[in-house]
Order: sequence, then structure tokens, then C-alpha cells
Amino acid sequence: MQQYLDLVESALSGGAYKPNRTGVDTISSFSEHYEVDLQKGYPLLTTKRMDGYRWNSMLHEVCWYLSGEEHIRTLREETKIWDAWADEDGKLDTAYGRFWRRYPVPEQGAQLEGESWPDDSHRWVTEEDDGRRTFDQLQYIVDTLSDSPNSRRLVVNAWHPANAAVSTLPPCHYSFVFNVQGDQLNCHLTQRSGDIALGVPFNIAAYALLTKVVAQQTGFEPGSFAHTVVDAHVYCGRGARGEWYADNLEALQSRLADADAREDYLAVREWLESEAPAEADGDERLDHVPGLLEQLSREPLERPTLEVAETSIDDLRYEDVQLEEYESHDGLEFAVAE
Ligand code: THF
Repeated sequence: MQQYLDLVESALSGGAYKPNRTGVDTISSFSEHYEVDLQKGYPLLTTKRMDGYRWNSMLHEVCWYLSGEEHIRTLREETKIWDAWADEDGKLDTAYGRFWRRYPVPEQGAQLEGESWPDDSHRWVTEEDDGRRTFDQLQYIVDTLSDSPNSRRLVVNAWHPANAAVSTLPPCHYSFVFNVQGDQLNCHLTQRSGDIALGVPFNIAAYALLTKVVAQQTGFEPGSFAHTVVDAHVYCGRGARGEWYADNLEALQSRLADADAREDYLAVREWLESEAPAEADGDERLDHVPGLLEQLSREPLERPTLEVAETSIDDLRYEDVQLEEYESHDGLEFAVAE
């Protein structure tokens, strides 16, 4: 998928050095945007291997989102990708599904007089076992797509400001909007923070799948997936390795500006590996720049296709989704900054 390579290129060649809370430094770029036509196949990356255990993690993650669970007790049996941010009990503030399917509705006493809030009998409101009232944003979308497909209110919001202010990790991809044009269902995702090497490939795969599931359930064709990433960053290592980029970003960027053939990115990579100090006692894979340069040197392959059984957002299971005709370049290992 060329759009991903353009994103990588844009962030590396226009980004600025930026340390952050994780202790692993980044090259960060403001407001990256791209759009992918889902009619041209499923946008799973082909410039690194995404099937096998990565596909397994991504698909279980999507099923978990749809489950509405606020913990990872079921998910962590299948993948470790969320373990670092959950407590021992599996509780996780970043449980997207909890907001998608069970967004808190203010208690009666907390509601402003005269403001519009649904009562308990409302179709998208559920009274939970402990008496709290929650709202199913995704079911609202599915139902509204049938009743008034031209709606411009098909928004799902995973951001709760009060929770975000104290959470260890508030949602990164925090809001998305569906929009119908003709017989096609489009999805626009806004992300406050995006890890280009590790997270973004998962996000593209997950939202393209979600769009397909919702489209199929409501009788539309999947249209476009559009993605805005506010802080789009490439992790570049810790300590001396990360700091090397602070002083040498200009040199790296002038080499990138001169690169015009794919293989030129391999030369940039070689230069980088010969110049930059090794990660002191950490994981070398925390520097994502070499692996992304490698991807820039690779030609994207034909997009695969996705087969999803006739199902619904409530019933989607791992077995319902088949990835077909997927071919890719070799796998690349990146380590996640916590
Ligand atoms: N924090 C950071 N630094 N990057 C992220 O991508 C990220 N997430 C979630 C929360 N915090 C984040 C967690 N999602 C992998 C993929 C997605 C993650 C976390 C980790 C990961 O390690 N992927 C490996 C495969 C691992 C596996 O499948 O077991 C890979 O090579 O793709 C983004 O939402």
C-alpha cells in the first residue's frame, strides 16, 4: 500500500526530534492524513509480513473491541499486545469496546435540567447489572445506517475527558465517523497519537475490517478509509541511540531528500547503522527507523482480499474472517515503547 510508504516517508523526512513519556524518543510529524480505497482490496501491509501471529493478534483485537469488554481477561489468552497496559486483574482503561458499546450515560442527578438525555427504555441504552446506564454507539450506527443512511451524525467516540486526564493510556484512535456516499460506506478515523511502525498497520487493518463488517450488515459496499494522525511518530531508540537523532536528523533528512529510487533507502539505512551508536543495554528493535527504511526499499505487492461471513457486530467471531491471496515481503521485528 503506497499510502503507508508515503506516510513513513513524510514523517521521517518532515518530522522533528521529540522525546516523550515512554523514554523512547521519536521523530514526530503533525497532522498526517491519507485515504485508501477499500474497493481496490484489503489494505493489509505487504511491505512486511502481517499474516500469522500478527494477523491473529489484530483479528482477536477487533473481536475484543466489538465485545464491549472493559478488561483483557479473554483477549490475553490469544495475544499479549495489550498486556503491558492492563493491571493484574486484566482491567484496562484503554478498552475501546467499552466506550464503543457501553459509553457511560450521566446519572439522572448529574444531568442538566432541560438537556436531552434518553430514558431507560431507549433503544440504545442498557441498564448494566450494577445499575449504571450505558449507550451502544456502534448499534446506533448500524440502526441509523438502515433508517437514515444520509445521516452526518454517525460518530463513535472513545474519548472520555475525565478518564483521559488520569488514565495511564487514554485511547489513541479515539473517534471515527461513518459516511455514506452512493452505495458506499466510508470511514474516517481520527487518532491523537500514532506509532507508525507498529500501531498504524494494525489500525488500518482493524478499521478496514470494521468498515467491511458494518457495510455488509447494513447493505453497503465498503468505500474509503480515511485516516488522520495528529502526532504521527517513528520511535527511534533510547539513550544515546535516540539522542543521536537529535543531532543528526538534518543529515538523515537530506539523505532522504536525495533518495529517489527504492534501493537508495537501503544506502541510507547502511549509513545510519554505521554512524549511530548502538542501543546501550536495551532492545535494538526499539529504533524503528532502520526497519521503516527497509520497507521504503520494498515494492508494495498486490492487495489481498478479505472474506467475512454474513454476520453482525454482535456475532463476529475469529473464524468468520478469512484473509485471501495475501503475499508479502519478509517479516520485520519492532519493539513496542511502553
Ligand atoms: N504503544 C505504542 N508505543 N505503540 C502502539 O502501537 C500501541 N498500540 C496499543 C497501545 N499502545 C501502544 C497496543 N497495540 C503491537 C501491536 C499493537 C499494539 C501493541 C503491540 C505489536 O507488538 N505488534 C507486533 C506483533 C506482536 C504480536 O502479534 O504478538 C508486530 O510486529 O506488529 C497501538 O494501538
